Amino acid sequence: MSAITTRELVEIDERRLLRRLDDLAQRGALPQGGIYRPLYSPQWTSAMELVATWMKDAGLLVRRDPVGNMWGRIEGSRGGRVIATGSHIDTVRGGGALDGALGVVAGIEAVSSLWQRFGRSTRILECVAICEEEGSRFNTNFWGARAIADRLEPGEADRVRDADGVSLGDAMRGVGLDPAAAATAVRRDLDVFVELHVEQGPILEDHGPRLGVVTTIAGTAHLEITVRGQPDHAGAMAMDRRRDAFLGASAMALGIAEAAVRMGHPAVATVGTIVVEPSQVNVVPGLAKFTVDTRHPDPARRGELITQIGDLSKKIASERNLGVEIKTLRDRPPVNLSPRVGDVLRRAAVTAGIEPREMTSGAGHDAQVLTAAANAGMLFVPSIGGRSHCPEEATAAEDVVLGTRVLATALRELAYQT
Ligand code: HGY
Ligand code: MN
Ligand code: MN
Repeated sequence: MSAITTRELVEIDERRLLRRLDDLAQRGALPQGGIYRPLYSPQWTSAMELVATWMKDAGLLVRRDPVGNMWGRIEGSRGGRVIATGSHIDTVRGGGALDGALGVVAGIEAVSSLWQRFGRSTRILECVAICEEEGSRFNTNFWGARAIADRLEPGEADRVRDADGVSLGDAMRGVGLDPAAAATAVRRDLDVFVELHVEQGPILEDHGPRLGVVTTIAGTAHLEITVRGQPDHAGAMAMDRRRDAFLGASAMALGIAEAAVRMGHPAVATVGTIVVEPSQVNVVPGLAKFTVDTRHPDPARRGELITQIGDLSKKIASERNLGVEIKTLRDRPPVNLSPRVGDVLRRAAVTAGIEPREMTSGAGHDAQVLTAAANAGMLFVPSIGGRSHCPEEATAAEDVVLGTRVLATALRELAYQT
């Protein structure tokens, strides 16, 4: 059993870490490239079974909670409030092998390595594979973290349905979970939650160093904008007589992007989905419905951007004799992470000889929800080309190893207090 010295970077099993990331990436691999592991799907179940096996192999106490989050636990010698680490196991459609998965696999590796090298921790130490964060299958978004943080909406499991009309509740029953018990997944005993994650943007790669400590996670608003015109014959109706809903939506989408560009980085706005009706080659679209994902780490700027989006959409609608309705699907304010946990992560990074970049995250993360249940912190490693939410998502193996060792070193400080 190694003596615990606070100046060394914790050793891990690097080959095991990298091999497991590859193994997990096979669960939900798509023939055309990329990964899709939707909540409570067979791919999700297969991934969770793999993760549970790794936790058991490490000798951890393994527990699946009432919404399917998978926890691996070392009973600390002194007990008390829990030190936890992890991330989400689900992916976006055509997602990469690291978004969420890195935090899950690295969390297991860090906890396993600490257990192997230093034995029982003094604090209770847990790693977790959070069941869902992306909202890819159900319009749930952070289902697993919200269950932990007691932020589920009453009746959500039976109200929310996927594109095939399957309710979240029925999907839960399909994997042996009882939706009526979802609220009992709440954890009121967490002290710290630390998440290792790929940056999903270009800052660390462009400007260095190889590690980032997240101070603030940007606030995200999801809007749904419905544009109403009138369907007409594509051949017979003159151009100047049309009320083309898709052209109106297109003008709005371009205006929305320009508003974010005018505000300047890190303001962002994305039109990620659009449907038109009746969606037929020879009919002028009478209706167009699109979504906007807009974000900013500063509450005031974010509010300004949302106002601009509404104003410009209404202006374009009136200029084109169209109707427009704007619905807020969700609105998550920016979240500041725990400076105390950030300091622990920074000290661990310095142990590796790196003064980490303090940075905001444009991407949303489980940690932003878990701030309601714990002191949360995040450590970033670079994304090659800044790419993520795509099959090209990648991080250099040495950065994956470095991030995991720094995570383990931070967890040692937190959970092996003498
Ligand atoms: O949308 C996000 O930022 C996260 O990937 N769910
Ligand atoms: Mn993601
Ligand atoms: Mn993620």
